[in-house]
Amino acid sequence: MKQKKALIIVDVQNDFCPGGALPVPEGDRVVPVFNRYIELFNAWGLPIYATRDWHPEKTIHFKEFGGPWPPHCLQGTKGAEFHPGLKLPRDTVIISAGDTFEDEGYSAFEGHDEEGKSFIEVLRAAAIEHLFVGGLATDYCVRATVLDALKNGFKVTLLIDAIKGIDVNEGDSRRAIVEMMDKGAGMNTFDEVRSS
Ligand code: VGL
Repeated sequence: MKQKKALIIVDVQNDFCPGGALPVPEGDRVVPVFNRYIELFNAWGLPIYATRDWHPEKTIHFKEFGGPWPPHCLQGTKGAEFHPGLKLPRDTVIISAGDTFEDEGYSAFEGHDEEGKSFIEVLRAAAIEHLFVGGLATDYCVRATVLDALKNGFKVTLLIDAIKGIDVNEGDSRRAIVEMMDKGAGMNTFDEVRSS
């Protein structure tokens, strides 16, 4: 039997794109690619989930409070908005993560929908079994989301043409991709997904 699929767009937010507070090099390049995936999943009648980092001003995630990062994706700010070129359909389900002082929210599985339902509950309620995941950044939120999805028994396909990494240390993104594959993720391009 065919498994029910969903598109997961991880953190394609202004602050992670060039000009933002924590820019992922070429982060905005995933936008036109995602617009094609969005069209495809829409045409298939399959759901689309967009995750977002949604931080308070004070969080252990930020340098000032002992974390590794400059402030980014502050709740309600322009930087936390999705990239304006991303053509999210009206019925996209938004998953917010990292929205308390202690919660860093690298994984979408730490997040919840607008009613407070956890991401895993949302996916189970929709009977989703196979996640197609891309976004920003390969070596942080994409990695954490994919590994949690695998741990929770989902089939995962990494959208290799719709990811960009930060590479704080050279090779981080490459190592993250290898780790995701080792743990059981598949890897596809747009053409492969379309013809699957
Ligand atoms: C992320 C670094 C810090 C991400 C979030 O979305 O991948 N990376 N916070």
